Amino acid sequence: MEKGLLYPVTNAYREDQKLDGLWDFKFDPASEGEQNGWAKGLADPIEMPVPASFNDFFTDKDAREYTGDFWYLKKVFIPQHFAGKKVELRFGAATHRAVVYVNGQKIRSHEGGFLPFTADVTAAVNLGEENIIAVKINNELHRDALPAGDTVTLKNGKRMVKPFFDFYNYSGLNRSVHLLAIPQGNIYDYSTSYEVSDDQATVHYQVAADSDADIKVSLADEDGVVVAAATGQKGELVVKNPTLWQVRDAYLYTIRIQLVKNDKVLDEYADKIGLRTIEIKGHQILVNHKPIYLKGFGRHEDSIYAGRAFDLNVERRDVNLLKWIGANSFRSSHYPYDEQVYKLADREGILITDEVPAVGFKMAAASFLGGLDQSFFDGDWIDELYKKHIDQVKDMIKRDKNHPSVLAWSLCNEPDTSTESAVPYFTKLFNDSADLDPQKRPRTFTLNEDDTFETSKCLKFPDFYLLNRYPGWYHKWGYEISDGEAGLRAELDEWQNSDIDKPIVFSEYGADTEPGLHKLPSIMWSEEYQIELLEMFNRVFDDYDFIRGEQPWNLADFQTVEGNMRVNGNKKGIFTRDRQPKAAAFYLRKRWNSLPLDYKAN
Ligand code: GCB
Repeated sequence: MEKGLLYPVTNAYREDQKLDGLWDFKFDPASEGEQNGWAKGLADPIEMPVPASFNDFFTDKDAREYTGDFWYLKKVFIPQHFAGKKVELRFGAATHRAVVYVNGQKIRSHEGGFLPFTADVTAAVNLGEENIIAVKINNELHRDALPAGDTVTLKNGKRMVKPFFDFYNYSGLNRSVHLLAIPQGNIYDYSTSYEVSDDQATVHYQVAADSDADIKVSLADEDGVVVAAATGQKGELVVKNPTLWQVRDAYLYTIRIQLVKNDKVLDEYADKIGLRTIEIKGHQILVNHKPIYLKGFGRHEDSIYAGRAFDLNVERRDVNLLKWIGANSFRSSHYPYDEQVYKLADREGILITDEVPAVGFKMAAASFLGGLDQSFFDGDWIDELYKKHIDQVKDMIKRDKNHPSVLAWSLCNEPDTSTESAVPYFTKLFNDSADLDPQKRPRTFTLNEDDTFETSKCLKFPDFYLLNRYPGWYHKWGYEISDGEAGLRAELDEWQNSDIDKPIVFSEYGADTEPGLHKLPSIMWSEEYQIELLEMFNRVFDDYDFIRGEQPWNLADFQTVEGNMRVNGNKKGIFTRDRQPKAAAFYLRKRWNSLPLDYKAN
């Protein structure tokens, strides 16, 4: 678990320098780099953009599919005026595990490819000089790591990954690297939780600092007017007549935290927060005590050339598409996204179900590749996997807990919960994560097609349900879709007639669709069929009061593993991979713009 994961800022006390650009890059198939001194320099390197996944830049397949260790190296001038400060390197994401070296000296390692980590390099850097920063990354998949999969060696000696999921294993420094200089005694974490009513909001705050200085906290509105102030490591900020953060109508206050000693400010950290509450009550999802209905998508961080790299341009376009189509939410399937995604969502009033990269926890998921008939949770990898899983849940919540956009935590995608062996795992996961979020946001996981009201042994855990269902595509497809609808209704009738009273959000459903393929009457893969499938689901959603959200799969087409079920990627996008609408986008836009935020409230 990371000590602090505050997003880097530059202010009078802190300096944040992005190290994006071209880095030296080299594959290390024999894992010989460390003993051969690669941490001090790479012989015959390639130049590689950061942030980016390395894969799609290459024109030869061995390189694109490369699996194993690889190195990034950059010479960075570290200024003299960093003297007396704590100097850190912050990696937004190194997929999937990394070792950091400075001037040949090993500093730290990190496991997990979708969350940031910070290396304290104060003692290793030479100020006023160029320093060599090197990172050894490994992109193998294993059953005891997140996301789950296997790494195999082919008869020709090449290694490849066999993911237990379909998205392509894009690898590298997928997010920005930052060089930071912060005060030695610094603010390293803070958290907030809220109580709101029409005429008053209370912000409960808590600050974590490596310092015995006094802590001062203030809250300013969007005009910069300070509306509340407090002192102490823990306290309350009371705002009279607040402007609340509302779905698709965001209002952001600035919280400013200072460390002060003898009237001198030693450190400051400011951030944007939104005043709002989130609750689940019966089968309602409430924001600021009012029921809301989720409209949106499952997504991926995926685009041409740079793969899984965060790209502000793509993100800007995606958010504009979400707004255009009338969406108000998405799931960060299947991993926490770059922090800038959450910042944009905070600003636009979009809700996020934040998902940890616990995906592929199901042997049947390997059936894309000829799976094994065994319960995932019976495997001997489970203890090791759990350590990494809970560690990443902790870091995700630590990183994202102050974003008003975060609605809920998704602790897993489609785990195999149909055997009793899943129960102890989830008992522990839900117990160990219960107190991590001061806002006590709902926690959940998605339930795959095989994990139904009848079969899942883990229905007691989620605060609300996320159902991934594919009638009309993976079963009962084409002309049989009416049977698919009947099956879906039969399952929902079981939920309805049970004594469970929690909201259900459909977090995945969809049809692969080749843009430009038209057929009358429809045929699978045609744009017409995608609309018919969505119409079928929507008919069903409208008939069940406890369904409180619809998030078809996927916002956009995305790259996947090669396979006989995929034609150059997953084509269930409502938009193409280059973010242009399929016909279904216009259909959904019409529906979603006609559904009020409080749909089904009355
Ligand atoms: C799922 C997975 C998602 C896949 C999708 C599909 O259930 O959660 O990662 O991409 O199905 O299209 O097969």
